[in-house]
Amino acid sequence: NNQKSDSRGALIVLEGLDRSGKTSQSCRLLSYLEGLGHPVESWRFPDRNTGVGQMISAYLANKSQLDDHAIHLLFSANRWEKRSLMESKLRSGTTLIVDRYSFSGVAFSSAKGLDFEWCKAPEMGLPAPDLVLYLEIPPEVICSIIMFVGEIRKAAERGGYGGERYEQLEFQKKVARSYQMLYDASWKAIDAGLPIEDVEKQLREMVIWRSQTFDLKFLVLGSL
Ligand code: NYM
Repeated sequence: NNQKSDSRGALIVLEGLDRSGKTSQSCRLLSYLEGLGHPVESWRFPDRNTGVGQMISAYLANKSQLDDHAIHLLFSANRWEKRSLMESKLRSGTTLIVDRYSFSGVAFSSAKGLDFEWCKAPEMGLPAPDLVLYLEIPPEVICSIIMFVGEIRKAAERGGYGGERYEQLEFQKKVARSYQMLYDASWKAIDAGLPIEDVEKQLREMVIWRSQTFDLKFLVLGSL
């Protein structure tokens, strides 16, 4: 193996229920890896900046209605429209920290009752992550945290828990069960109920541990 194939970036995905802390942890991980001198970018899905992303955003805000299958395919299309950029970044050595990916697509849509295999199909062929970090927290805990800070949250742009589609306790419980069905060897679960700094420390260790093992592999396409 030559140097070039050894130097591709890692695709690191953060997954978890709504409000499990993915976004703040991906910021922290980004600064950490930047500090170590790694070329790294932080991405998120849905990417609400594209045309497809705007349709998704309107749907999530209850400003539009779509068939469950149609919105599922839009979420997937939103990843496909970023595929070539994602792949070229990885191949040129940039590590990507991605806040939600195909697993959110399958977990949320199958929690609505769509067929699990049907949900997976449009994801096949996207770059496979090197590491999936699952921020694990019971849905009840998230709900009580959100109620506790509810008054502050209300003033925030996105509103409190329940502000967007899917942010309901019973639904989140189903999503958690779907996530469990997706769990495999590339996943690492972190107790997201721990203090932010402890979660951050564990994520750092896992990313560093993982970055010593992915160096010889090219992107594996097609697995989920
Ligand atoms: N979501 C996200 C899906 O239902 N399917 C997907 O493929 C993705 C990427 O969108 N409740 C849901 C999960 C969230 C919502 O995500 C918005 P975020 O991370 O809150 O912007």
